[in-house]
Amino acid sequence: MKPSANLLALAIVASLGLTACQKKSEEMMPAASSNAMAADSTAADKPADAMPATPTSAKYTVVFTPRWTKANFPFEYPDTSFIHKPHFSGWIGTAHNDAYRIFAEGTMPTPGLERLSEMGKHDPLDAEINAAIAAGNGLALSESDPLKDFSQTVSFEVSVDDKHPTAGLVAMIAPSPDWFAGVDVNLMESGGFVASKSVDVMAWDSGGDDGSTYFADDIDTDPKKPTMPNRAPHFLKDGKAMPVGTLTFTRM
Ligand SMILES: [Ca+2]
Ligand SMILES: [Ca+2]
Repeated sequence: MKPSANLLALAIVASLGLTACQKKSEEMMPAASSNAMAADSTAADKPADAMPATPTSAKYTVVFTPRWTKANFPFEYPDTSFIHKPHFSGWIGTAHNDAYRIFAEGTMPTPGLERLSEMGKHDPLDAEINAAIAAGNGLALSESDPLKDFSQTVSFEVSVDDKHPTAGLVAMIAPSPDWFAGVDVNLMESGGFVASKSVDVMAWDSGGDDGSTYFADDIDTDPKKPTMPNRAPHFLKDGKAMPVGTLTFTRM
């Protein structure tokens, strides 16, 4: 009898204890859940505070300053009194990832790059860029007006984000067979977007035409040649390629 009475007592104590524990844990619940909420709101605050230091996107004002003048590039420099006075076509480009490049050294020009470099036309390069954007490899189409007065600059805007940190931009050097000014510049450094950056703009040969002077007749290249840094004597000084301009990126 006695052992079973002890067992019963034990069972009752255990049951009471269990009830007490259950009650206690129920009382704890709201406190625990409000703690969790507090932790959540702290966690939510932290990235918001950190945002300015590590933004995931940025927008830049881009200013192009030409340096392709007769004083800097005297060899066969086009007469500025001609109808085809030296100028740059409107700039066109986009921020992109590693899966898309508007131009790359050693790569055949697309029809869009070829026409931009030969005619200064944004069509069909704009369609190629929009297709890259639709495929997730580009961010947004950027374009500017042409620049005909080299005492002036031309400006436009470029958007970048952490998936598309590199700005690819091109403009025709005109008149020319298939020569263009181009940059491919990464605006992310140390995990953040730079406040400002100036880059030399070099002359390129798209590989779509074999003309070798500014006013050469069309000599279409078929098959196309790869796009290369422009080594025409027009852009060399003491054997070294000279920049045809400067692009300055300033974060808005
Ligand atoms: Ca060429
Ligand atoms: Ca061509």
